[in-house]
Amino acid sequence: MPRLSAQRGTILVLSLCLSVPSIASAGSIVFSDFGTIQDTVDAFRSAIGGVNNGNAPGPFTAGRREINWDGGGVNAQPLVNMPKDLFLNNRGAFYEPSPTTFSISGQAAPNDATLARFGNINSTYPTTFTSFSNPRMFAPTNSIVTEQVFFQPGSSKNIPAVTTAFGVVFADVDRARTTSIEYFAANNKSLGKFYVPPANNGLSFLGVKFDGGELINRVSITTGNTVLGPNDGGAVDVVAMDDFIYAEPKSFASAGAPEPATWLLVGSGVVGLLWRRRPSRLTLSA
Ligand SMILES: [Ca+2]
Ligand SMILES: [Ca+2]
Ligand SMILES: [Ca+2]
Repeated sequence: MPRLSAQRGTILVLSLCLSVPSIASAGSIVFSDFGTIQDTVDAFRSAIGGVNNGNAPGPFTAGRREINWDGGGVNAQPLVNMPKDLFLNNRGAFYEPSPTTFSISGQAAPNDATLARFGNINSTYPTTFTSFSNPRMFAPTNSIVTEQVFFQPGSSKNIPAVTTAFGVVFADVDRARTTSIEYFAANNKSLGKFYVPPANNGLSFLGVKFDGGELINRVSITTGNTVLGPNDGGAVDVVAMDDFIYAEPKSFASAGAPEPATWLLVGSGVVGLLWRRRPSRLTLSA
């Protein structure tokens, strides 16, 4: 279990007790850590459903999904402009907003270590960023905002879904109250915005589990204050991400929630877009 430690900075709190989130939210349990984060990540995994459902088609009533970005083999090249539906069918994750481009870093191929940890973008990044699950990582490449929208994993019809918990491992968070995750219900109401603790050249983790009936349809992640490109340091805080961990996404019906009429209008457009794209490259493994 996580421990309070001045050196390691582990924080596991009920948000009702401490003001970690910037927006108070009833029923939120915050898992926050920096430095050696393994125990807090494992505690979050356990709290949201100990079973990793992997690529198995849903619906499931319990368990979780994870994306570690590590598929592709030992000679994987950086995946520039990752398809936003790459993990839609097998993990229920779709990435937005539409003008944003996302990239998965490469493996450190023999004689070319610069391919790892976004060294293809800046040769100092393999030193700046540390991976949690080796070797690959994830980042937006023309923005500091990543949004993940939830769908029922394994659904050929891209059924809109909700979850109750979501967390991310971050690399090289330097500035306090800058890198964050904001959680949204299907009606776009914010369920709370939570900041990630800094760990220069190290790892940070933030995960929030809602247990007051809140249902998350979308998360908006802000990474640092600068798009990947320049050297990290001074006023420039570039941040990359590794593992995404979230409770099993369930359809509105499975979650016992009515599907908001306003979301249906938006969702129909999204689903139409997704149908046209027919996701087919869902090969990266957990
Ligand atoms: Ca990884
Ligand atoms: Ca740094
Ligand atoms: Ca940084």
